Amino acid sequence: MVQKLDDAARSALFARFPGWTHEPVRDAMTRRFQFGDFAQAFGFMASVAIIAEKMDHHPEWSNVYNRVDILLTTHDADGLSERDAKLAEAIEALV
Ligand code: H2B
Repeated sequence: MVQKLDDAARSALFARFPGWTHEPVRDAMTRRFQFGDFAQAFGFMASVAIIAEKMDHHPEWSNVYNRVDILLTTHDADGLSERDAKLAEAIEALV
């Protein structure tokens, strides 16, 4: 079992990454990314996939043409954990 983020860590997380929204039902963080076209969107997904696999922490996501919707949560914690914060940080560094 992985530890959920405490209130202070959550506040810090969403203050640091204002593009992300808290999704209360899943206790997840979500963000929509828009690109110029499909090739850019899919290139971004390929980069995220490599990072996620290295981290052994994987996004829930969907793609429609130039749009990528990402949801991060930790199944092993049943909510947000430090792993989501780390993956969000790596994703933000790509865009
Ligand atoms: N990804 C996400 N988003 N949450 C998890 O709890 C998780 C994961 N667990 N990727 C990992 C893999 C776990 O299933 C493996 C066994 O380490």
